[in-house]
Amino acid sequence: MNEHKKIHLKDYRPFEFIVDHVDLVFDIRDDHTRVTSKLKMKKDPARANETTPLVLNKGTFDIISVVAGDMVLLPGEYKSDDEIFSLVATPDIFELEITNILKPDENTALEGLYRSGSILCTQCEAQGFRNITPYPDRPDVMAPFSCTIVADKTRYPVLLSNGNLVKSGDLDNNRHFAVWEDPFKKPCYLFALVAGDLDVLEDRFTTASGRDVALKIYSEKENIDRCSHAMTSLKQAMAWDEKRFGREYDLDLYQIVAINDFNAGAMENKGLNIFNAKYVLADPQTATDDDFMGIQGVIAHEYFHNWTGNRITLKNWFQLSLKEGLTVFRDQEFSSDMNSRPVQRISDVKKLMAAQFPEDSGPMVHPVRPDAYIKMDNFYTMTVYEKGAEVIRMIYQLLGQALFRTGMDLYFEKFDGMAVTLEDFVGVMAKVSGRNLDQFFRWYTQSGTPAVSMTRQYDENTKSMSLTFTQATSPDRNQSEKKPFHIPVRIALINRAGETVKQDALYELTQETDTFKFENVPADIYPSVFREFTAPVRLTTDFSDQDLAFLMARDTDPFNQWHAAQTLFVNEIKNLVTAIQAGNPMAVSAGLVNAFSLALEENQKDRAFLSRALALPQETEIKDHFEIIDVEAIHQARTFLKQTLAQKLTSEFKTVYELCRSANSDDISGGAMADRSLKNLCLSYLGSLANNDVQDIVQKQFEHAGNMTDEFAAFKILSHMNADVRDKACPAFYDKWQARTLVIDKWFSVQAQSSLEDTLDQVKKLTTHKDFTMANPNKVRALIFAFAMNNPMHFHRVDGQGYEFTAERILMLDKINPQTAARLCSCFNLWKRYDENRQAMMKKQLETMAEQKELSRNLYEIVSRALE
Ligand code: 0A1
Ligand code: ZN
Repeated sequence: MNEHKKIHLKDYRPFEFIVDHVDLVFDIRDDHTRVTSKLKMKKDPARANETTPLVLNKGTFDIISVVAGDMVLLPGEYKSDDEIFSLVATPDIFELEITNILKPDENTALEGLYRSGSILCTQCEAQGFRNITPYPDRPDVMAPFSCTIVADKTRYPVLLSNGNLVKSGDLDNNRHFAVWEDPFKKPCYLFALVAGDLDVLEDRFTTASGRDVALKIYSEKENIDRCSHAMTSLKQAMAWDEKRFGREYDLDLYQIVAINDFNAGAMENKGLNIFNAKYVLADPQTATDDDFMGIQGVIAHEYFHNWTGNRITLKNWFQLSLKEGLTVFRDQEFSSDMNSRPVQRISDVKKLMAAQFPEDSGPMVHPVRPDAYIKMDNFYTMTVYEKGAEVIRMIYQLLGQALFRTGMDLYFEKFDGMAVTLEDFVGVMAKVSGRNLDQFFRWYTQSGTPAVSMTRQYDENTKSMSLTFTQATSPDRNQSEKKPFHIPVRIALINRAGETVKQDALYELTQETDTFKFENVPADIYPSVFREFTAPVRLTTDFSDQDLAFLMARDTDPFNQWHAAQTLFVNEIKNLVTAIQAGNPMAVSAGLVNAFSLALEENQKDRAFLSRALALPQETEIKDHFEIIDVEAIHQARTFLKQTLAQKLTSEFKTVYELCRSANSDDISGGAMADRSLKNLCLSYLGSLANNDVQDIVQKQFEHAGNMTDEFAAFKILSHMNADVRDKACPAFYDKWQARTLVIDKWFSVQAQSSLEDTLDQVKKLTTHKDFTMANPNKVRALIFAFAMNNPMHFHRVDGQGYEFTAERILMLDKINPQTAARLCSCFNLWKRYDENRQAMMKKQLETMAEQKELSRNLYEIVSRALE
């Protein structure tokens, strides 16, 4: 394995030049695209008259010509290799014109200019612009761009870029052109171009100040009637950002394009968002309720970036969470306001615990602001995004809504048009609140999940309850010693009747141990702590299972009710695992069945909440509660718990299933979604029994469902029942949906996650299916990621074949799409947490990968960290 250089935050230096204007011309031909870039540049005034070499980033393409001023440069007069274009010296002010040839059809990495079906498009974040033309590819170089696109009129009737269309027209030979100008200065990672034969859904939005904005969503022609939910979501997001943050849209045009081949969810390019089609296209027949929610959230996220990311951008990539954490916080708040706040909070925290906490316990552990990277692409992580959003949420808690808004206003006022740092952001929050946030800033620089424990002490004499909190964070590769974090904790006190005895208030932990005393309270009182999950910590308490059952039923914070229920489930599963490991018989405690049954009786209340509260944590979430992960025991224990609950409460589940069936099948209102979600939870419990009676119910729902939510829920259950049932359901689902590629992704993923014996063989077979290709990230995610990340029983097969298969696929993918290969490889990250046999087998696969001669830098970074 070749070593690759690390880039360190401490080595940051400003760029020596200023780019006053960028003028790009894309001449699109059948087998290549010719790019001409005219840069107007000057030396940073501080360096005038110095001999400063000009060094631009560059991809592996060939340069055709270089013109400096009006001098054509000969190849010896500039330097150019696969990474860099440079000139030894320049005048103080100059123009540089570089022409190069790109082969978008050969670009399988999906970075820079590439083809997705019949569409040509770009992806530049983080460092893809250098694959288009030589440029200072860094976020702190901001410039106004113009972009001319010339192409065949039949193949590419639609030509799009950032900003406003200023000119277009026909040329000879059935060709045409469009000229776009973006008046806002931007870093090159926000540049975008799209050319293709697309249909458009149009709408308009009038901003608070009366500006009329044209909204356009583009997709392949056959999908244009599936864009209306995305359009509705966009208008909701625009209105919300005005109301909640006083932010209006700033151009006359907002464009979104849906693409089938995309490495991530979507990209916030200025005025021209490019989206994975999965986050645009939906109708009730082909998209689940979760898909609808996902679209609303991602459309909003990209829209919110227009202010947090685009107008104010990053000084360097280490500050990524400045735009991502803040924008995730904003989209979470938006979704909470549009839908159910408690349910949104539960799903956000569940995601954090399921994916970010494990990241902190593996080789990729890094602070929200990383100190170093080899490939920036590898740091679009749960830590930067989700934990980053939690850090913003803590500031929001500490300041309160009004001061936080004042801080945001000042942030926009002070830094508009600039490339800034996390210190700048926290600085304005400190300023408007008059608070010292120095210790708080550790959340950005110190890695790891703090473990916080809470214990109660009651003093009969003074009738006071003391709550003692201790915090500890394990040392890791980033810091060998951890200092205490500044942790906000929201606390209320509740009595046995479920009444609030002490209103909810914010407390702050700043030491290794902090104690808060509550005077004049009765002994039988319950503290409800970390309400709404005030901080991203692993919490342990001295609550017994009985206490937890009480809190599950009576905590006045729905988030904490959910958390209590999940803790109860985890405790129960832990006990079952202990029994399995000791060879003892398994038994589910009566208290748990009782608490569950009581909760199910509350089904007339909030069904969306209830369906979350009564869902067992996934095996992938449960594993995080064990130091050594016993794959089989966890699977067995969870299955046993699910089946026991289903058996003991069969008639209750059936009753609630029937009660929730009334929703109109294409109604996507919150109420209808809530009904479906509780109904399908009941079906999933019943389905675990796999007897003829329930099989019949599931089969009926599968065959007669009026929407994808119900159909998919039933399909998933059938895929686990037995091979006969699965072998009938799979072709039926495929035949019905083969024309819909996004639904076929679901079809792949269900089979990859099946618990049946022969799953790995099925997955291998599916890799040769005519609809599967390693070149499409959605297909790879549907089949290979789903298997490696969400099917622990089969990925961790004792014979090591799950590992072998996955490692082969990673290496295969690395040749096609390094970004996605590196992401997939994180399935090996926690190898040290398994038994010795599995450790050895996983390590062997990592070593085999490490031995490859031509590993991408992306994959190299993941593999080498895992083996360190
Ligand atoms: N900034 C986008 C996500 C994104 C990040 C990286 C990409 O390629 C490496 C693509 C998209 C967002 O947060 O939505
Ligand atoms: Zn983002």
